[in-house]
Amino acid sequence: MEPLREVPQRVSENSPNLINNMDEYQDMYDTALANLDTFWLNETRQRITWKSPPTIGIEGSFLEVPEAPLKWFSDGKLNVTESCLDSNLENRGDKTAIIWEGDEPDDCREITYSELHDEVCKAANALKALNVGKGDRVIIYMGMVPEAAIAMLACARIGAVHSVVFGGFSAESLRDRVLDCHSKVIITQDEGLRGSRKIPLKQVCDEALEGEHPVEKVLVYRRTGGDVDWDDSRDVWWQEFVGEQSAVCPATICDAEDPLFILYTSGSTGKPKGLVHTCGGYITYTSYTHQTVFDLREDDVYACVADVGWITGHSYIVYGPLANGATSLMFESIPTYPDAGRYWDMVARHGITIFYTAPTAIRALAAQGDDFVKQHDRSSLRVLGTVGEPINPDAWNWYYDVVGEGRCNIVDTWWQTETGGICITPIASVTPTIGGSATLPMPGIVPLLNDSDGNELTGPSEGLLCIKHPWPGQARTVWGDHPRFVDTYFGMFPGLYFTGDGCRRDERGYYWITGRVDDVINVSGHRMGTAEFEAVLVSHDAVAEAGVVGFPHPIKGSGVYSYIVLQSGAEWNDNFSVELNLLCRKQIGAHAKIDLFQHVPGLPKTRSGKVMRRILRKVAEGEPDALGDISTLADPSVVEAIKEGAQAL
Ligand code: 7RM
Repeated sequence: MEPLREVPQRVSENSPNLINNMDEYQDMYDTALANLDTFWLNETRQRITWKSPPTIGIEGSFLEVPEAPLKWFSDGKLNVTESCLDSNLENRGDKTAIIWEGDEPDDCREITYSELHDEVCKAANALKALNVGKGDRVIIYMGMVPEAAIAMLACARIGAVHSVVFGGFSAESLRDRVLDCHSKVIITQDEGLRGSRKIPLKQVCDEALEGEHPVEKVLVYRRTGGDVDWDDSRDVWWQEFVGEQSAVCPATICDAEDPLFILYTSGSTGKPKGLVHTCGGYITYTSYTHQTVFDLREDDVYACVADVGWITGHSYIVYGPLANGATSLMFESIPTYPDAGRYWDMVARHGITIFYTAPTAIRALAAQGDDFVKQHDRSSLRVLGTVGEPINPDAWNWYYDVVGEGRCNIVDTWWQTETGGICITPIASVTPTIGGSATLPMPGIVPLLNDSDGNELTGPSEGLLCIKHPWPGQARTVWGDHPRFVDTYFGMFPGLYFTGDGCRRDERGYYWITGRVDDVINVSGHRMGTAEFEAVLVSHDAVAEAGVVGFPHPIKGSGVYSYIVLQSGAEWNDNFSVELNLLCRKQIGAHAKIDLFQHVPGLPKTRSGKVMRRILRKVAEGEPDALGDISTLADPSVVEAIKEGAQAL
């Protein structure tokens, strides 16, 4: 493993950033904390187009969440699409709002702000004609086409509540969500396209709608022209129906606290939670964080390669960037199609200046070698971002040295579906970084570490990551189940938002997310993060990925069970376990010993790339038949291989 390396941020010349150095960061942090109301009211009035600007900041507190959801800017009235579209027409009408890169590298579209405005208005009028009104729910089940963003904004335009369901979800998962939020319309496409593979979105949608359901119309965008079944009384082609609508659609005026969207995430139980984000606070926070964290400049070409089906796509492909008048790239394909150089080819062709991805993609690409990167000109890149999981130093270093040529700032951004936007992160060109640390909180965010008894830890320490004060971007409730929202996030420590993550704070006050706390293993009284083991394991040259979980051990309480994925070309032999344990001993300590090693072809992952640790845990616990809901798995065959391998151990 390469040593941790501290990297000073390059101070940008003529940066229009709101924060230009650490003193300014500290000033803004202190100002926010001195009066959160004033701070956020100022931010929202300056950056958001309000029909009637708010005079009230926050109403309620974390202690009062059990009685009623928090409110921000509750006397303000707005429509978020006026910030994302109309406000950009005068000065940026001809500026590219969305660059779309399709599955094939030569299949690109550029949509200006004025074109986007017109397309959104047409789609909004189409929804109205389909009997969708303010407050109605619309499910969007699409791939990465601009029409997905247009559909989201069209809902927002008329005050309807969208719920994007990631295009890889099964019919059953889609049906659950349709029933849970009672959606009136589904917007989908004939087929999706990823790495030349076709995804039968309309067909899955048809399956989801077998049996009773509340859906009246299905609006279908024709992407591939593939054959689909058609129900004349229910199905409507996007191209024909949206195409004939007027491009004038006045924005429906909403209350700041009207719901903007519902986004489902899986919790610890089987039933997914529909987190509810509201208009005024969400758009304020995504706009603020997107501009500040990435040091956004007017002519940036900004690319976040997440999917709009996840919160990252909502906040940092669509809402944040458009509210800031940025050029935002949407990517339909996968990082390895046609080869592992796709991202960097894209950087060169579009002149991408800010690139935002997940550590899992970085590790996968690093394993393919440097040549795929070096073939392409990356001189346009200025800021690199990561999100979704802790990044191990090797992956960070590779991103920094190879992708960024040692020239770019890396922002390791910690946040969650629940937080709406980035909470702990370096500010590009300002915060000195150390690979693996998300560094410092955004202004307005006050992290707090507790021990499991609820005692606040001070100074350098490791504990449960909570947030002390409300911020505008956070989810307000779980759709239809406020008690579940209260239980999950405020039940552990009344008066604090509990993130579910473990975290270490170092001597200089930097935060290091150690992973979900349900992934802590207590071995003979030593609490150890599975992520700690995993970081050691992947630092071995032959190891591509590793998943570590606890299993019941008669003497130690928990034993440590590891799943190892080797780099292509490497072959498993029994010496590995000895070598890997030596590494653990060296990097963590003598108590850090792995009891079992299982060589596996891959880790079970969700389609957004998160390891489904529950599956690893169940197999390690000897309960391979009690895996629970595995409908979100990207590749079910991996699970079969893991189960078989475990039996042979
Ligand atoms: C944005 C997103 C949230 C969980 C969160 C963490 C983990 C996210 C980082 C991270 C370490 C990071 N939303 N996580 N970002 N861990 N460093 N920079 O991913 O709701 O899908 O996931 O992801 O455990 O609680 S999410």
